[in-house]
Amino acid sequence: MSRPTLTEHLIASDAPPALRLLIETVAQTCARIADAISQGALGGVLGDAGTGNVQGEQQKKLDVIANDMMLAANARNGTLRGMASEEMDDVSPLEASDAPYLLLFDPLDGSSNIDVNVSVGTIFSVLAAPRQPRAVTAEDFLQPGRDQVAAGYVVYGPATMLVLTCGRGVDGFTLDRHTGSWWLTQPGMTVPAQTREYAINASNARHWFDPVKRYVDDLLAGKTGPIGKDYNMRWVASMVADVHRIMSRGGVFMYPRDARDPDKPGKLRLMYEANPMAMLVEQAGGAAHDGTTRILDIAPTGIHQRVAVFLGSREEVERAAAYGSD
Ligand code: P6P
Repeated sequence: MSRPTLTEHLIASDAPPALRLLIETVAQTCARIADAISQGALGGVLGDAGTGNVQGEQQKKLDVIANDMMLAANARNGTLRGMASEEMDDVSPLEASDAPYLLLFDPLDGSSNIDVNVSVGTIFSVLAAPRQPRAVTAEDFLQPGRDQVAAGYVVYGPATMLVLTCGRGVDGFTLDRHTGSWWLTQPGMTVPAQTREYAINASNARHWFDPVKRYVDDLLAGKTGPIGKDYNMRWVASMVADVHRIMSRGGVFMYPRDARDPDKPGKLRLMYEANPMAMLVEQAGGAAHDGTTRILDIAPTGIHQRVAVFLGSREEVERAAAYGSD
């Protein structure tokens, strides 16, 4: 059976030409990021960059390299009015004052895993630029996740995969590292409604608020508890890797807010982590909320705002929600 390439798949879809070009540009940039990552120590790209980002995090060399590659490749394709990145304090407006889209991304999510050779990824979100032909400001990026035009991630794992939605389902593509082509390998991805697998950083248990504590205790109780089935646990500490597992076989991913900083709504960022992942999961039949609100309905107040995340298999996410919010 001949598989379509990403290009052929996008042409066959009803995606507008500018969106097709944007997605192709992001995909080809991620193929180059995959190549840089695969060099490991041989490429001199491991370790800290010696700089920090707006999140207060130590940047890895590859954080900066991936960010620069995404900016350079996407600044010239004529589809974007501006870009925003986890690695940049402010948005980056572009000259093209009538280009149709805005691109937001986490160029290298999970980069703390880079130096120990564990899967990392790139997450991206596409929003519509203002209708009026004018330069954009940060305000133009503050759109709820339900307004995303497209969303996706590339997971740099044993295989390099692109998982993409343009609002009509989710498709998985695998990179042929020899030719640089992306091939449709998982058309119509769906998240099973039920699961026996959950993902949470259990080392934070003593900081969780009561609803999460009671829910996880019931997961741990397995067959002997109120849920009545045994569960398995996974935590890669790379959201793209954990979410890709859920997109592939189901599960629930949780990063709740906790008592370490009650004013901090969560660790993960809404605009370029939670929103694109929530769009993908919902398009695949799953669910995503922050403990009380559907993630895609959250009205953003800042480019780097954080949010609690519960996402994955719909019945399990709904079960978690039923325990109440903290
Ligand atoms: P922790 C990576 O830094 C990240 O933003 C996500 O990719 C990941 O799910 C989470 O943080 C891991 O957080 O506290 O377990 O290291």
